Amino acid sequence: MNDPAAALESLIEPAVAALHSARHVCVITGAGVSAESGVPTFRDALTGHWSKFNPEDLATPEAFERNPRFVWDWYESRREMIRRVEPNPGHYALAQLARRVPRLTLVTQNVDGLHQRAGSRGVLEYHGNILRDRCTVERVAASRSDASNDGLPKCAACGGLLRPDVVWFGEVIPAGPMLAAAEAAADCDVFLSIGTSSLVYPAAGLAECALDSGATVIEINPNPTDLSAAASIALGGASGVMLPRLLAALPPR
Ligand code: BV8
Repeated sequence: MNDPAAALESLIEPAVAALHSARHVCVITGAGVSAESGVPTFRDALTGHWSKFNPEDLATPEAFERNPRFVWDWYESRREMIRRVEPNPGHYALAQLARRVPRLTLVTQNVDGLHQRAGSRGVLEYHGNILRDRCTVERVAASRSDASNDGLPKCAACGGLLRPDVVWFGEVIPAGPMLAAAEAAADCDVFLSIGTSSLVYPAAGLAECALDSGATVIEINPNPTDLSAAASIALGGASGVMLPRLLAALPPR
């Protein structure tokens, strides 16, 4: 079949059938789900002034230790951009899908909070949330003090230096989301991998766990990834288009 549209069409039906009969759907999303909201994907997140830096060099405890002001400037610029955008049809379709299947577990690698703003509940923030601060002394989410003698944000409770409440490279995933995501990947009948290059571990290992457990793994991504060949169904398209299409074709239960 050399007609891409027809080839894609032929994949929609089995994907819908799998979702329709699923007892438990586990979803993992990556930066691609927020791309249609105008949030650059992680690999593209370095535009303009930041274009000469590698995300893996900025999103690390070492970079923060070396130059907290520089790392905070990057995060503040991303926070400002995220505050200006809205969820897109892909985010809303996932929130609706949760109401159309018996159980849905949503794991996100994204730190932008857009799933929650679209109405998704119980989102597993595998890599934290960029809009929250965390105290580097108490190691808990914290409020900002109004006072700071060096221009860096400080903890209102103890005066310690604050950092963004995200998981940096080389840092462990928070135990709650990590365990819940692993349980869901092993238990689910359908695993949806959406908008992720499947390069960052341990998040990328969840799809492998689902495959090993016999789940139907459906990938939604306009580009091929390391997962595409192993996936049961690889839907080559944008999540903001494909997810509403799947939802519209899903028969009522
Ligand atoms: C860990 C938060 C171990 C921060 C992020 C050396 C030392 C230590 C660890 C490692 C090491 N070498 C490798 C590792 C493991 C490392 C890793 O995987 N590195 C990679 C680079 C190889 N992982 C870690 O470090 C993790 N921790 O392993 O700890 C450990 C154990 C014990 C003790 C100590 C440590 C922690 C990783 C978390 C890093 N934090 N984010 C921040 O955001 O600032 S990762 C960040 O990048 C994102 O959260 C996301 O997870 C990742 C980017 O991935 P994607 O989301 O997939 O985005 P990407 O841009 O790559 O792709 C977008 C996709 O969307 C594309 O495929 C595109 O085609 C598609 N797309 C585009 N448009 C659309 C679309 N799809 C659908 N619709 C569209 N419209």
